[in-house]
Order: sequence, then C-alpha cells, then structure tokens
Amino acid sequence: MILNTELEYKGNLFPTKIISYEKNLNVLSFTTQNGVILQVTVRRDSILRFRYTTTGIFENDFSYAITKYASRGYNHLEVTEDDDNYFIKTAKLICRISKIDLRKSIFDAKDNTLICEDELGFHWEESYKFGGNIVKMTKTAQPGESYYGLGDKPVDNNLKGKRFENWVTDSYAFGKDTDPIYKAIPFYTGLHHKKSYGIFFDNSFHSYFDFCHERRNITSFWAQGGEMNYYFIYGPDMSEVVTNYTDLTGKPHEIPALWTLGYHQCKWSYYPESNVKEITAKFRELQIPCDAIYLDIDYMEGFRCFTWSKDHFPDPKRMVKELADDGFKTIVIIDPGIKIDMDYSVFKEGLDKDYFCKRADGPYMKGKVWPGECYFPDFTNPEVREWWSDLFKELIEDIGVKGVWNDMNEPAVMDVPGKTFPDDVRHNYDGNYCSHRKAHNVYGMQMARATYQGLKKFSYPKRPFVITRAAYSGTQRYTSSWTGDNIATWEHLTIANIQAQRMCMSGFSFIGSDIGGFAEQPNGELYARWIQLGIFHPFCRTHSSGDHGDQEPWAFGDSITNVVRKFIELRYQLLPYLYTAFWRYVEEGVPILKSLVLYDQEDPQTHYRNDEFIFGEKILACPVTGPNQKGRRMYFPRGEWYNFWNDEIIEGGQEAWVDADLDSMPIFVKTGAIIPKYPIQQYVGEKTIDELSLDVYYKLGKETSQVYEDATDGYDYIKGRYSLRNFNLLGKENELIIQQHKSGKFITTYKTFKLSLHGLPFKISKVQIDNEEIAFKDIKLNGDNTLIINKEFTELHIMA
Ligand code: MIG
Repeated sequence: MILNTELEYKGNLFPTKIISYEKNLNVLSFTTQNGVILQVTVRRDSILRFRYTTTGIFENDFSYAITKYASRGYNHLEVTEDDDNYFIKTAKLICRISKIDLRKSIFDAKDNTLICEDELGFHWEESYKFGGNIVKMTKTAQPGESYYGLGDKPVDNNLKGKRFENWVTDSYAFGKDTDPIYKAIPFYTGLHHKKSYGIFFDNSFHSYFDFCHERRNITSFWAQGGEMNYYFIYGPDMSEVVTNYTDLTGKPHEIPALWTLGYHQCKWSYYPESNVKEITAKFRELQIPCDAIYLDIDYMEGFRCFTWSKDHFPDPKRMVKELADDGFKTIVIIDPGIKIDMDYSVFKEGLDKDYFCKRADGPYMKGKVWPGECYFPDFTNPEVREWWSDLFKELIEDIGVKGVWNDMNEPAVMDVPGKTFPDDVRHNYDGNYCSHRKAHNVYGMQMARATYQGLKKFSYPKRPFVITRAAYSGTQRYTSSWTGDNIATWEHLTIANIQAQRMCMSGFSFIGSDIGGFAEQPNGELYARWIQLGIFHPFCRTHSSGDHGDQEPWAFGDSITNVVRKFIELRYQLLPYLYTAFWRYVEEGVPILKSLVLYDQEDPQTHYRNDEFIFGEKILACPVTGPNQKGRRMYFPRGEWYNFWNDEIIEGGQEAWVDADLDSMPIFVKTGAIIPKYPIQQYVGEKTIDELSLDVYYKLGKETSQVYEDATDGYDYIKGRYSLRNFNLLGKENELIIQQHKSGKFITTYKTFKLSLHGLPFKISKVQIDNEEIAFKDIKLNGDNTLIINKEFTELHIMA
C-alpha cells in the first residue's frame, strides 16, 4: 500500500535526456534515460505523428479515426544532429528535438519561421485509480495566435482564452458555452503570423484542451488515459490544414444522393400514419419543396428498435411506398438501447450471441432509455456491427425506408449520474479490450458506422443515408449529423451558424441544426430567419420536440410561409451548386462552409468574425440574427461581391450595412463566378432537367468555376459516369470570354445552358461560339442579357 500511496502523490513526471536514436524508414525513435520513447512518424512532408510511451512499450497501434485511405508519402526526409538537438527535415518542415529534455520545436522549412513549440512539452502523471497515465502536452502560444476547430463547441469561432473537454454528452437544451456536448473532435488549428497548422490529438479518452485560459501564453492538451499520440499538420494555409486533416480521418465514402440535400421535415413525432400523410400532402398543396419525412421514436412498438407500432402504422410498406410515389423519402430513428424483453427477437438474439455490453464484473450494462430498461450492443465489436447492419434488411429492402437516424448514441442513459455508462463497462474496441473510459467517445461513431454498413448493403444500388448525433473524429466517413437539442431562441440561431462552420473546419461538413429550434417554440420571424440560415447548411432539416406547437413551414401564417417557400426554393435552385461543393468535399476534403478566417487568413479582420461564411466556393452569406431587423452590418472579405438580390457591387475588406427585410437576407456572389441552377422542383427528380441555368457574374479579370453532376444517386459516378464542367471566365473591358472544359462520361439530360449575364459593363453587339458568329435570334438574346446556347461549346465570346 505504501507504494501505491506514493504513486498517488507522484505528480508530474518528465522525460530526461535522450540516450539513443533509431531510424526505421520513416519512423524515428528517441529513447530517454528514464525509459520514455518518442516515436516520430513522417507521414507526409507536412504531417508528422508524435507518439510517446513512458514504459518503453507502445500500445497496439489502433485508431478508429484514421482512415486506411489516408494519403502517405513524402518527398524528402533527412535527420541530422548537433550537440544539443536532433533535426528532422522534410520538404515542408523542420522538427528540432532537444537531446536534454525531448522538447520539440517545429519550423517552416522554407523560411525557418517557428510554427509550434513545446513549453514543458510531454509530461505525465501516473493514474493510481486506473493504471496507465494521464498524458499531457503543453505548448507556447505564439504572439497573436488564434485557435479554431474542435467540432461542435457552441462558442465563438476563435477559441482563444477558453478551456474545453471532449466527452460526448447528451445535452438537451444546451446553451452558449455549454461544454462538452455531443461530439468529440480533438482537432484544432492554430494561426499566427499568417501561417496555420493543426493538431489532431488522436486519443479517445476524456480529453481537455486549454487555449491560453489557465496561463495566458500556454496552450495545452491532455487526456485521462491512453497515449500522448498526436498529428501535427502544417499548412501554411488553414484550408490545407483542414483538407489534410480530412484526408487523414477520411472523407465521406460516397457523395450523398442528391435528394439528401433537399429540404427535410421532422418532428417528435409525426404519428399515426394519417398525420404523416397530412403533413406531406400539405407540402405538395402549398408547393413547398420537400424530399424527406422523418419518423421519430413513436413509430415503433414500445420503442423497440426494428419494430412498427401496429396501431399507428399498420402497413408501413404500403405507407412508405405511397409517400415515395409522392416524392417523399421516409427516414426512421434507431436508438442503441435494446429493450429487455425475452419475446423481442432483437433482444433475444443479442443475448444469445453475447453482443451486449457488460460491467467489469460480469453483469450486463443495464440502463433506462425510452423503451425502459435496456441492454446496449457493443458496437466496438466488429461482429456486433455486422449483426447490427443485417438488422436493417427488412426496413430498407422490404419496407423501403431510405435513411436512418441514430440518436442517443453518446450513449445516453436516463436517471443516472453522468447520463451515460459507468466507467467500468467493458468494450471490445476491435480486439483492443478496454473500459468505457476509452470507448465512450467512439461508441456513437461505431453505432453510426454499423448502421451505415447496413444501409450501404441494403440500399444498393442506391447510396446510403445516415444521420448521427454523437461523433468522434472520422465519423464523417459514414454519416451526416445534426447539432442536437438546441432551443428556439435568437442566440441559438447564432450558435447553429457557428457550430455548422466549426464542424466544417473540423472535417465534418454534412451538418445542420434543428431549424427553428428543438426545445420551446420560435415565432414566425425567428423561424423564417433560421430557414434562411438553414438553406445554406449542408444538412437542411426542420425538427422540434413537438410539445410546444407546430413547426412546419405553414405554422406561422401566410406571410412567413411565403418567405420560407422562397428560401427553400432557392435551396432547390442551388442544388447543382451545392452538389458540386459536396463533390469537392468528398474528393478533396474541402469544407462546404468556410468561416472567413478559413477563406482569407491573411486578413486579420477575419480572425474574430462569426456570422459571415462562404457557402461552397463563391457565395457569401450572413444570417440576420436578431428580431425586428431591416438589415445588418457585416464584414466583406477582400475581393468584390455582387449583391445577390440587386447586382450592386461591393468592395470587400470592409464592414458595411446591408438591407435585409424579413423576406430577404444578405447573400453575395463573388465577381467572376458562374453559379449553376436547376429549376424549382418539389423534390429531387420531380422534373427532368432540360436546361441548366448559369448565372454569370462579370468580372474584369479571371475566375474559374466548376459544375459537377451525375445520375444523382447510385455508384456509376465512381466508374467515370459523371459530368464535370470547368469554366474559365475572362472579362475584359469590351469582351467576356467563357471557356468550357468538360470531363466524365455522364450525359446530362439537358441540351442547353441558359446564361444570365450579371453586371456586364457593355452592350452586346456580337456573340461568337467556337469561333463562329451567331445570330442573336438563334440564342434568344434579347434586352435582358440572357442567352440560350448549346451545352457543347468550348469557347464563348461576348463582345461589345
Ligand atoms: O430523449 O427521439 O436529439 O432529436 O427528437 C430525447 C426523441 C430523444 C433526442 C434527439 C431528438 C429526438 C428525441 N431524442
């Protein structure tokens, strides 16, 4: 006992001097006199992984976050030393490691500027209670440094001055600054001297980040177990840091089907069937576009997953089919808790196969959730995931459900301290057996993954659609997500805006909030303003708790309905633009929303902005976030911007007032942009697209734009059946030239483009397509600067 008491009071321990160094291809190991090993892996010229053990033995190298598809390889690697340090040099970085104390400093290889430096660096505390270590890292904050990222934290974009925890938590009616909430994404970016880097602390234990909160010039992170194991990702552009992090933790495995980008309607709960039908019929009657309708927990029989309430939904297959005939995809909720009931086949099977989580000493992990007392599948067991995925066969293949919504997967447990499993619950962790302390933050991710596997299997040849509440880094590979149980207040509109931006810069772009607020009730004005924001979020769904009145687009009177319709229609028009942004995200990891700091980090004005963001590549949007406003002030990033509503041009790099009555909002388009639009449809696929609108925003100079299209669902695009149009625009004083380069084997249904030329500074007197002059009547050119041309052109000249 004496020994252990000593242990408990040991305090912090530090590495001592380096006594040996070993190089094994790209893995460099430095061992200290007191048995600490620092292993540096050069993954790419700009990505170094640092891993420490205090016992001379590393744990099995396993991570749920890192994807096997991550890029690897570097151009240069050289290790040198002098009396005091080792130097690891790549094409982009120099990492200096002190021989005295193992502390590291990382420099930009191009100009030798200091990017990131250990203060105390790695140190640890032995964990008396659990064994292992509490692993810690401290770094010196650089002058003027700012911090961003960390997933769903409901705080201002810039994290400086604050401390956070990562421990996924069911957070009903969370507020500004509530921490932690639903997601654990231990990745942040730092920015100073116009250069940005990122740190991904891949440790699933309860972890902490302190950005100059406890000590003004120190940034630190630590975890209650596991290894100090982090990736350093260099930019210097923050957008590169984010795409590299996304490459490491994975991009979505497929482009989402186009319909998933439509508008979704949800409530807790729409039932019985007649109520569901009433809602969907109303959308069509009022001509408000909508693609998906959700069934919350009440569709089940006593909240038993994979069952249907006989009273409320006597013939789900017929209902789902009828909804589908009207353009609605049905999405159902599935929670992790399986009701203890020997007459319930899912429970019985899980029990027989030994798939439920157990406490340390053997009993099952029993917890109360909606169905009453439940057991919970151990989704960290690959065999359990396989079993779970097969449970979706009937729902998807037979009944025709098109998407599954995973809730309560933190996991949430009712009426217990901590609202989740106790620490001692055992998990498989893909063969790396551990307690809930380590598995907690990945539990929801593995549930969503298992659900995704099922949807992928049974939706084939269509693409799967999953939505999850809990997430750890890498969850974006499998599923979309929403921000959880927010509140119908103006402050929450602002929080939703920042959370969506923050998730996007944390590698997870397919994100949205409960539009209008989940708890309590919005008034019409708040709902309309929230819809305006929501149509710019990758995932666009109204949801509410249902116990405070209705929250459908028509619930607030005609004038609000009209505003809501107008903006949902705009979303549907912009679908090809959004789909192109998704394609870039899935292909390259480029976030769909860009906070201004991500868009232009060299402009210090952007470092503290919260409300404005770039949607895709070319559209600047900014919600109105308070009541009774006729407009607002907002910051325009550098460059020139067209007002979307009236084509007025505003010079960026300044703050300015923008008019925006309730039927409007501040939307701007980058000069030189070509924005593709579809006709308004009531749901994706309602109409055959027989003309693609291209809104061309004149600019003196050059700009490029892209339009990505495919069959909108299915996997043919992977075999090359997609259509990618690259447009080069060149505006001169008396001429506008547009070149088109097309790739991919997909043939779009339309034959023509309808070009609308915005801001053209001259009157058109001549048009040439591929070097041939064209008569105005052949392209239907009239006074309003719109023309219709064949989609096959390669070069278009519009001349004064
Ligand atoms: O304890 O399924 O965040 O979206 O409507 C509440 C009922 C459980 C929480 C989710 C919410 C959902 C609700 N769920």
